[in-house]
Amino acid sequence: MKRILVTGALGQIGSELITKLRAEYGADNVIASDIRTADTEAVTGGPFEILDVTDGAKMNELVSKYNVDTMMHMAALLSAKAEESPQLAWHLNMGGLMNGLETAREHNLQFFTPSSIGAFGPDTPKTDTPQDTIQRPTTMYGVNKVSGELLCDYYFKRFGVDTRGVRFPGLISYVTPPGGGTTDYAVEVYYEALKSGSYTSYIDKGTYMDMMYMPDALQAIVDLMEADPAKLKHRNAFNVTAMSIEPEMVASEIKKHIPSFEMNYQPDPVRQAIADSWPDAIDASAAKQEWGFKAQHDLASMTKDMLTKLRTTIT
Ligand code: AKB
Repeated sequence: MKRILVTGALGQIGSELITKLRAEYGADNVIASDIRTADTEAVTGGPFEILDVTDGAKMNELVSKYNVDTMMHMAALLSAKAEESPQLAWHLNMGGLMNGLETAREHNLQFFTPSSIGAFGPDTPKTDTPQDTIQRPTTMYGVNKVSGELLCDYYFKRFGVDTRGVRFPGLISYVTPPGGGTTDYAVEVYYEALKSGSYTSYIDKGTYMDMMYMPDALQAIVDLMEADPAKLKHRNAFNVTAMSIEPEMVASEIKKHIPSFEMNYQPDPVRQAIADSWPDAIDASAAKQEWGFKAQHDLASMTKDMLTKLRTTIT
């Protein structure tokens, strides 16, 4: 049985990951941590500790205190926020990752951290983006993610740390809203469809990006961490995706459930430029071949589930 420390446990992925891990491995075996506290399941449903990931000594202490053997390092600034504060993004995203990897090295932990489609840039092939390809991102977030992928590979090769990771696309969920990402429109649109019946997208029509429903993302983390290491050739930056979509596709899917729904467009120059620098559709065949990645949800089933779940909380 694993003993897992999760950083960034109150974030968009962390808050749902904690629930899934506690169901799979037992509440006491999953230690949630975040820089702040809140009255949520992650804090009240099992062990919780305040942890600023730039504090390596405290991270180390928690691993000893709870006899941890696995770290899932989720704390990070997302793409749009990182573009607003690039220096802070470097400090938090790279400083936190380095502390995580050092702690993993010292305590011989299995280590997961997510990379992103943000690790690609304008020179990367736009469609069928290969697993191994050109990575010259033009955002601070992308620079952090490429550096992180390389650093995780380095810790595996140099120190034998069992590092694993995926390149997540935009993640869509109804529990905790994302904060400061480029793909957030694809979450906000569902909330606004139910609240006000219309949404003004800051991403222009025709802008394709990869997306995935949160339950598929969480399953991917568990499956990769449980995968036979002998089968992993890539380890740290597997392309994973469930759909390549643009805003109009989301709007027309929502209209099937809320016929009066209206979508408007007012592109935000910063986030539009980030989206334009990312691929339209990545190829996830390495993840499928090496550890059996498979997403269950497409746009239709995700939209139906999002609206059903959000209806119970919003209306
Ligand atoms: C973002 O938009 O910054 C994230 C991501 C794709 O990494 N959702």
